[in-house]
Amino acid sequence: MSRTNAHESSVIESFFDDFPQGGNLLIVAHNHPDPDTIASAAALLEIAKILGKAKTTIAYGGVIGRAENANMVKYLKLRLTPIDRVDFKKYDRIAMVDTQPQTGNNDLPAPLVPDLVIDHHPKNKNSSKVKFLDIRLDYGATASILAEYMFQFDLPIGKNLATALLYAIKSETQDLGRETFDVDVDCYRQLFPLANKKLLSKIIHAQVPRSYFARLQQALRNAKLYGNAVITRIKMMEAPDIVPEIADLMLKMEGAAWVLCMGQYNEAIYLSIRTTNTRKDAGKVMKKLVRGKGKGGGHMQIAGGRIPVADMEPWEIQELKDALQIKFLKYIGKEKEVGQDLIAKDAQ
Ligand SMILES: [Mn+2]
Repeated sequence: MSRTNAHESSVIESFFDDFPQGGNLLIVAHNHPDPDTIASAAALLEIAKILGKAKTTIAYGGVIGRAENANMVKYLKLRLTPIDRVDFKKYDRIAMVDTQPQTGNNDLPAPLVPDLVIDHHPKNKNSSKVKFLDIRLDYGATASILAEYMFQFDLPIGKNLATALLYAIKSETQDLGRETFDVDVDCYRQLFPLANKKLLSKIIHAQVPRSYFARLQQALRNAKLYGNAVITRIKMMEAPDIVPEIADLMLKMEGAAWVLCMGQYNEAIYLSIRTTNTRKDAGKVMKKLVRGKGKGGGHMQIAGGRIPVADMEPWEIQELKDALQIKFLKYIGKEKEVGQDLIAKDAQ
């Protein structure tokens, strides 16, 4: 399982060799954090405690909206701090997990460059300045990179952390089915006996607020089929992480190969793409879609993006969404398809 030569020290070891023992470490998770970034941060905190005697803060931007993710934080007693309350000067080192500097999905202020980055997304140009960089595209989850480190170093993994890592790998890879590599399966298998299955079940089967059903209704009502592509919009959102959740749900439709879900939150449009088509890269489609307007990216089958719309009038936002939809259909070769309601109007 080990990918690092036994004689050569890994990125994380080099980082902690250089770390002032007992110092302050800040770990930055991505905005509107998902289980992968949360569990990765929690694992790095444990590693930092042992290898660096570090005092660690985990910071995130945005909100944790999805009920499963909020429950994960609550039940596993993970301590996360909103990044706008962080005094960056207090920290000796900054690490980033499951995201990279200036990718648009984390709120580390631009002049600051993290000392350590651990991620499984394609390398961003701003990451060239990062001293300790550990990017592995052949891992289905960043949590697998961290779990593998913990197994390699023989570090104790408590029940809560094991549950968090297990849930991260499970949700990020859709139960080891989507963009999964041997290492993910291997980590999952090793974490399983260590995890608290009762808590895991409570996280997965979280109760959701009433507003969830309102957003779901909107998404279903607005969903249109263009051949094997589904496009939908959510008008209002309590938190943007419902966009990927709806996108995953839409891909469950028989015959669906592509999904684009869009929704507005505060002053930005959030986008999610899902696909079962492995010949086209969802991350690249997303990059093209938001080019010049916002930021985005992702993997082969899942991608996310964000376009700021702070200075735009409602009609301009509407036009932007229409334009994005046309561009998306063109990129995936469905521009000639005529939209059809997912649920016929008389059945709504
Ligand atoms: Mn991830």
